[in-house]
Amino acid sequence: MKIALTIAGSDPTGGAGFQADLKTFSAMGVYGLSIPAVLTAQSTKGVSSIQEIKSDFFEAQLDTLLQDIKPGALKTGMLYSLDIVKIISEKYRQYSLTNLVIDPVIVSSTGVSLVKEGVKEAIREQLLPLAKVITPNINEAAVFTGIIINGEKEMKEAAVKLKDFGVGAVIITGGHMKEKAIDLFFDGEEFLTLENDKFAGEFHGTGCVFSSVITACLALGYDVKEAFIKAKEFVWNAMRLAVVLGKGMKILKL
Ligand code: PXL
Repeated sequence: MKIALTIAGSDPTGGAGFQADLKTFSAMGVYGLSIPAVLTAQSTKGVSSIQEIKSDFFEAQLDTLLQDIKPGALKTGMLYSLDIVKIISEKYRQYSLTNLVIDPVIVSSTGVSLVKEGVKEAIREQLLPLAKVITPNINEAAVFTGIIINGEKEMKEAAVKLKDFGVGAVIITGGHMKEKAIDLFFDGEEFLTLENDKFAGEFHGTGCVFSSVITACLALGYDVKEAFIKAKEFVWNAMRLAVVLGKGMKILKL
């Protein structure tokens, strides 16, 4: 049995956060472990409140789990605070973990900030050098690189800059672009772009599901490029089948 761990925020709708990650792992045939890094109060209409998890308890969750079970891959999602980022970087080394996927969650689809002051910089300095792959959307890639992405050319420039922060590979998702949904992979040598038509409407959790497929694929032994191709297809299907659960955004169907 292959095992993957998600360290992410809680989203009670299950559309995003560790709940979406677990469902994705399961759909990929991978056993899912989960550690909440922060809690949110939210509906399909958005995040209304955020509750931090005490850092010593967060650390206890990691130590207790990792002394017992070693996941084949892990991902981080919404981390929110500086202590959480620091503890993950320490534990990653302490437990000789591999296959770290970073989904650098910064702002929700409805525009609520999902990080405290200084956390973006901490992710860049402490986590990116450990990562096998980072999976920002175009807005997150812009935050880390200062490059405003309107098309493939800027996407490539941003990918090169992100690679220089020490990650193994970069995958920028372009679901927020105006015309086509173009996703770009770059491993320092090769670029690969995958493109599809955009779906109409607002979707919640696409980034979480995308990075979870990548994580599950790494746990299964795929390389990052194969994982990218799988993830693009998986998310496309889950968006095609998306459901309206409440009064807000659509939720992917896994
Ligand atoms: O989709 C980004 C995201 C990730 N994780 C959690 C979230 C959100 C967006 O709202 O709430 C917990």
